[in-house]
Amino acid sequence: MFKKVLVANRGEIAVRILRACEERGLATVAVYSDADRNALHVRYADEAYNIGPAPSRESYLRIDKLLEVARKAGAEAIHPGYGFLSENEDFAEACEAEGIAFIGPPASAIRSMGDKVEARRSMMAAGVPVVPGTPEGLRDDEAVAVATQIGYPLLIKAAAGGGGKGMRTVRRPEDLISSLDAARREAKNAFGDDTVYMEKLVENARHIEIQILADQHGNVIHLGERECSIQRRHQKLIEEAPSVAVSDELRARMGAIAVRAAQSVKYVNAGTFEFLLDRDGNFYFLEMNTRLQVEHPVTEMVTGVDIVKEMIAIASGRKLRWKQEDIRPRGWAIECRITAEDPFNNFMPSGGRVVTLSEPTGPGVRVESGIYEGFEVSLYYDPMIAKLIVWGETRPEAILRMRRALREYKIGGIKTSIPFHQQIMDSTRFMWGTFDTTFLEQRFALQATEKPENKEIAAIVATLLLHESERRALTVRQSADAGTSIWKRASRWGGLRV
Ligand code: MV4
Repeated sequence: MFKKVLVANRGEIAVRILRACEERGLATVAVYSDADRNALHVRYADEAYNIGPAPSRESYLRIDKLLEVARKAGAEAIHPGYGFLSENEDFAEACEAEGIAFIGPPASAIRSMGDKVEARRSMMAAGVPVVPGTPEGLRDDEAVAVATQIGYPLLIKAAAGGGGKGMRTVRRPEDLISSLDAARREAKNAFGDDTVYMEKLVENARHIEIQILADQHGNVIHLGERECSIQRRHQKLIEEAPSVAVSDELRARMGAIAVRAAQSVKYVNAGTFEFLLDRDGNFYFLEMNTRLQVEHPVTEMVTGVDIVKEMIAIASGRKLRWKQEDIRPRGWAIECRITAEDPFNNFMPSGGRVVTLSEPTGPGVRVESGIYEGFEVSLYYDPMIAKLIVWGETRPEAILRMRRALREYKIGGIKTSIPFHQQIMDSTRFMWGTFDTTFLEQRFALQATEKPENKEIAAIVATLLLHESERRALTVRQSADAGTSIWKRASRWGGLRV
């Protein structure tokens, strides 16, 4: 086991990783840009080094500077967190070449999963269901024929893309050529590579992902699914584990496929398989994320596995401490991403000083935060400043707990996404769990001021849901039936309308 770890990241995830190091008895090294001199991760680490000006290109993305600090400080391992260099194969390779352990997958795995066409091909070869589409990069002369074969509507995606960047929907054959040209131009501009491919468009699907852990000795386990359908412009805002749409049987099936897929590409460390789950219960591989994800805590809360501590153990050569049958998810976890944005003004980033801060605590509440009272939120970086995660025995208990924790959370001086999350927690569609990836943008309208009576109704409905789930001694699953009966009972509480 190494003795000193460098965390090549900032904000809440840097603090999260530093905490894991602390618990493992490892010395810690932080790095920071000029804008982050007073950041929480800098205060938390044993040592901290400035790596350049505020723009990421000149600091957090500088491989040379990070390796220089690692050498100088004597760090034997680097954890990249998420974003920045976490999925950069050159960085993983440079660490390997320097004899520094990269706490993540091998560079080869990052490379093959980074190319979405290659990822699709290797997943197909491993028996993973993929969306019907092109097996190779698309040639212009075959586009019309291939599109006809796949059928409309379809999606054009960039091979070098991912996370929704450079995607284009085509609903009619007459739009194919112009969409293809536009997609290529966009891909060339954004990634320097105009390779695109086509997939059948899967509509009204949920985004379900499976977390896996793989050690260096060929052992692979999965930690179940996360439901990530509550997104806005490809940014997740709320995640949960488990998903109301995934039965024990489906979880076992998706998990086994993810494990097999990870083994087939000789994957090591933590990784996530993203799937689309359609309304008929069919699932299709989308992408593999070869990093620690923002939403990893919901999985930690229901499995009891500390994913970050395990990543460090894996990088040091330890064997996984669990067999698949040891992993028994328990209860329900929900995460709300707290961003410094104004939800009432199109999520406009809102920087400035955190004048007052009061964080929720108490049973089943976890806060992963990168801020403190007096901290200056800079506009140079991602607006996510903290994550609020709750655990409950059942989903309704988790929702009621999240409502309570959001009410306790006071951040003064900047605009945050907290009021947005409160309205989602009060929405009946969220409570029933009957949502998909189109919910936020197509079915949810933020109210300028939430009516007190709406909140009251929501509280009553959530409480009834809780009693329902307790009475049945099971987690409330997606069921129109449960929904209707609770509405009937809620109505008796006083003239409520759906
Ligand atoms: C899709 C899709 C429908 N059909 N592929 C968006 C992010 C990237 N990982 C892939 N994405 C999608 N791929 C097919 N064949 C719909 C999406 C998609 C989406 C996926 C997950 C969560 C939110 C989404 C929002 C819009 C589109």
